[in-house]
Amino acid sequence: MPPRLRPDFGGTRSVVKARHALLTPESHEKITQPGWPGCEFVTLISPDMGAKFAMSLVEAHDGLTAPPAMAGVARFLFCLDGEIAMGGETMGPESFAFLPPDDTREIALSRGTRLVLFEWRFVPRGDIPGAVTGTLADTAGKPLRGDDRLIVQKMLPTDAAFDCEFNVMSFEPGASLAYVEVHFMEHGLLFLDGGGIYRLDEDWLPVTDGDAIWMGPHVPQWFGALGREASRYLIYKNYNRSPL
Ligand code: UGY
Ligand code: MN
Repeated sequence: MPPRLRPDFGGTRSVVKARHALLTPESHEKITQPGWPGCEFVTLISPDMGAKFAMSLVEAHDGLTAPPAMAGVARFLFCLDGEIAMGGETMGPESFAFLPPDDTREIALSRGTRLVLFEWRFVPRGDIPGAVTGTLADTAGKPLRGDDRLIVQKMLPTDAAFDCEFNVMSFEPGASLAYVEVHFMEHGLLFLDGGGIYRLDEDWLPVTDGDAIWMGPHVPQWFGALGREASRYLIYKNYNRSPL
């Protein structure tokens, strides 16, 4: 589909393929979910497309208490706007929470809150980790493979009890991944700022803030940042587990 066509003339930048997808704002489908009154969900990635996790944008038009996750399902929340109150803590923009499966704490969203919600069937290894909360501003950043124009902030402990990583990657304009990665782990990604070119398999896609990407297992992937501002993306990866 030529991307220059207007959405009302059948145009979109969204691309959904067997093992990867780019989901862009003009193709968002807002739905409601039982148990989440006054909330709109845009589920960008789901097991129906071949992923082993779901990633949704959630917008609370009214204050509400979110229902617990299904049994055995872990959650990661990243607040984009507004406030999330949980276990006596109040989380503002760019705060995050990992909630292990069967966590019983109440999650209260105030009116106008927007968040990214990841859910997946947790794969335990030893003891199930406890909940983790934090803010991105307080999360240490490290250059990726010595490139100080590409900083990775790991929001969760690297401890093998976690079956996942949630990172924010920041690229100076002109910085890029050093090579085309191919790995069995999947990714769910949301662009927070900036943009550039994402290579997904044989597709070279212009991307910008608000865009989401699914990278299935073994999809060749590379990103180069363009423009004058730093680019940042939030990225999930299943991790610390055998491929078998
Ligand atoms: O952690 C990662 O695999 C990351 N470097 N991948 C990516 O940014 N596409
Ligand atoms: Mn990767």
